[in-house]
Formats: sequence, structure tokens, C-alpha cells
Amino acid sequence: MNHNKSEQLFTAAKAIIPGGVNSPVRAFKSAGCNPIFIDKAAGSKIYDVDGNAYIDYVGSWGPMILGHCHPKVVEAIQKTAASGASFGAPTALETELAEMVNDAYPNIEKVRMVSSGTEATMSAIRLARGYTGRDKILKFDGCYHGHADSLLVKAGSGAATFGVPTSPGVPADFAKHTLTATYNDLTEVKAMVAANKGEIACIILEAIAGNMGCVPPAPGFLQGLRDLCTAEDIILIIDEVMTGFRVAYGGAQEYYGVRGDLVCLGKIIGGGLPVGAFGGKSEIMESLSPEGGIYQAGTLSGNPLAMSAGITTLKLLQEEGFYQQIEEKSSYLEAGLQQVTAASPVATCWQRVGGMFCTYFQEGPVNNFADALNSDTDAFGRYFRSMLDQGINLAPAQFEAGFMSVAHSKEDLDKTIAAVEKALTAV
Ligand code: HOZ
Repeated sequence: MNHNKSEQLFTAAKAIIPGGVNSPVRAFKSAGCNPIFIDKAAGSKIYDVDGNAYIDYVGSWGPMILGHCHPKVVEAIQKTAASGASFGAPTALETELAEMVNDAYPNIEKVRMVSSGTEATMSAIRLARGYTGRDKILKFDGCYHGHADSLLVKAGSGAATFGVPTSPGVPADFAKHTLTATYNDLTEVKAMVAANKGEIACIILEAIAGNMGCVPPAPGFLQGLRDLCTAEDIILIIDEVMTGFRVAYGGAQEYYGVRGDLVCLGKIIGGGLPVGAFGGKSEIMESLSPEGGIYQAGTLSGNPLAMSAGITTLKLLQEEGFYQQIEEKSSYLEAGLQQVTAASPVATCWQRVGGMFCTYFQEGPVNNFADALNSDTDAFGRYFRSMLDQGINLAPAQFEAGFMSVAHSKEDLDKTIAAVEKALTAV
């Protein structure tokens, strides 16, 4: 495959943008090659500036569950843009999307829109601290909740990929308030809570960890956290930026039947436009300014383009059988991949929940961050490069998830399975 134009654009970008990218993992650094620059996308495909087509399993890191450029979403954005791109003032669209979020998540009694997942999680943490009057928070190794100071401690995603799970620039005085525990280890969490009794404001987690690959919660883990938080007056924050409206219309909380006190959303609720949201029990949310004293604000919060893209997307997700289709496509891919990986001498482990998944280069299973770090990332790089060369766009790092869209056809899935078979011979 020819990547000449992408190479030229990357050289130009590196001269003016740190690392040539506006978000680190996009640089393809850990995949051992240079990034492709994107021209356009449609349905299940993404096209680079050199005219190469790829079956896309990145889906803008999750939002594109309908596939790229769904005509109804494009129309909604165009129509809204014709009336104004941003007002910095309330619109009816914000209430409409908030009501749709409340219908999907009954525990989100009130919700505030922001512009990214990072904003959602950092605001939810401030709210939890302000509401409880406690400073400490507890997160899990390898979970990634955006790049706010308190949360960039033993973080997954790019932080893990580039070997800086706790970033320079996060003051030790901030990081000391962030306790970290092993994902899926309830005993350890209980011990930490006991050792810090009355001091922990919140426990925050990805209900399905999607920033150390794809790690489902062990049976009883989520319910155990729920019970512990209730008993200790700790706010349970479920980060569903990735899983919300993805593994079910009501996200991981519907899927597993466990509810948080606060919930963070993003990605799908903006239909591909920059968006985030956090919400939960009215009693807690009412502590936010201007009702209460905990401050949080944003010029582009509730942006009309993002709201209309989100509303249209959610309406389409409500169509009969939508999640059944995502499940069928994902399990078809899973069955095909398991067949080819079983026939290969390369050690692999496939993990999936609904339309999010990951292939680890190790025997597995992967239950936590330490397990994920056992993967052979060099093997992942060889696999990734071979897949890209065969026209399959995967997330360019081992510690990321892949995403299915409803636009992926059987032909796409069969091509992907055949490409995996070939890629494994290159690993
Ligand atoms: N942290 C994101 C993936 N988990 C990266 C998103 C991006 O580079 O756009």
C-alpha cells in the first residue's frame, strides 16, 4: 500500500503539532509505523489521503456505532448548523437529549452536558468531592478516565501505551489523593476502603475496562462495589464514556444490572461530535452551580450541533433489533477469529462484550492491568501493520478496544477473518 501523502502530511504536522497528532495514540508509535491521514469515511469504511480504503474497527474510538456518515445524522447536523453553530445560551435540544439520557439510564435523574469525556469525569470527581466533603478518590490500575490530574494516575490507554501511567506534570500533592486498586479485586478494594475509612469521596471505574484492551468485570465485582459504596457513603461513579449506548441502550449498567450514583457519558451521545455528560441522583447533581456551590461550566457545553447529532443517533439506536444486530455481527467475527487463532501457533486471547473487543497477544485470560501488560506488544505491532496493509483499520495500540458498527457487512467480517489468518503468519 502506498502511504506517500500520509507520510508528507505527517512530516508537516510534526513540525507544528507535538508528535504530529492531537491525541498521542493516533501517532501509531507503539504499532511501529507512521499514521495514516484520513480523507473521508462512509459506513464501515475509512479512506486515507492516498486513496486506500480500510474496514474500520476504530469508529472514532467508539462513537460511530451507526457507521460513518449516517445520512440522518449528517442531515441533522446540516440542518442545525444552518440555524447557528453555537450560542452559549440554552436551547431546547439540550433538554431533549437530557430526557433521552434519563430514559435510557433511570439513575441519571439530572444530567449536565459538557464537551468531552475528560470534562465529564473530572467534573464528576469534583462533584463527588464537594458533595461528600472528602478528598480521596479510588480508581483502578489501567482504567482511563481522560487526562485530568487526579485521574492520570496508573492510567490505561495512551498513558499505558507510552509507559507513563502517571504523567509528569501531575503534582505529587494531587496524586496522593488518588488511591489505585487492582481491577476485579474486590478484596483489595475493601481493604483500601477500610484503611481509609470516611476519607474516600468516590470510587470511579469503567464498568467494562476498554482502555487496557477489553476487560469485563468479574461476576459480582460491580455489585460488590455497589454494596461497599452504599455501606460506606462513597459515591460510585460509573464511567460509561465508552460503554454507554454501546453494549446496550442503557450501557453497561443495563447490561450488568448495577447502577452508579453518578455516571459519565460521551462518544455515542454526540454522534461523533465533541460531547460528554455527567449525571446521577438529583440530590447530588443539585449541588452543582448555579443550584449549589460546586462550580462547573463550559462555553460549548450543550452545543447544538452535538446535541442534534446525539438525539438523531439515539433515535436510530432505538430501532427494533439494533443491539441484536451488533451482537450478531460481533459474535460472527468472534467465531471466525477464534477458528483462525486456534489454528495458529501464536498465543492470542480474544475478549469481547457486545460490540467492543480486543485481541491480546498472550494466552490470557486478562482480568486486570497486570495481566494486560503480559501481552507481547511487538507481536501486536506486527499484527497491526499486516492488518493495515490488508485494508483493516484497528486501534493502533494493544491497550485499546475495537468497535463494531451496524454498517459492517458479512463481507467486511469475512475479509477481516481472512486478514487475521494471514496477519498471524506475519506475527
Ligand atoms: N484515549 C483515546 C482512546 N482510548 C484516544 C482517542 C484519540 O486518540 O482520539
